[in-house]
Amino acid sequence: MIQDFNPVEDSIILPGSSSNYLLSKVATGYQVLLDDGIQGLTGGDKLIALVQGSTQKLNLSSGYFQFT
Ligand SMILES: [Ca+2]
Repeated sequence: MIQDFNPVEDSIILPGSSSNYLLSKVATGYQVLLDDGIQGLTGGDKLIALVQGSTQKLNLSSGYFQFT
C-alpha cells in the first residue's frame, strides 16, 4: 500500500508494460491491478497495490508509472 503518493515526486515502477495493468478507483484511492489477459476489470485480475494520497486522477500512461 502506498499511503502518501505524490505524482510530482514519486513514481511507481512495475514489471512489464502498461497494457498488463489496470487502475480502479475506490473510495480510499486507486487500486493497481495486474490484468488477467481479459480486457477490462475482470475476476482474475490481481490486486497488487493500493495508492492513496493523490488528489488527482491517476493514469497508467503518465510519467509516474514506469515499466521495466
Ligand atoms: Ca482483466
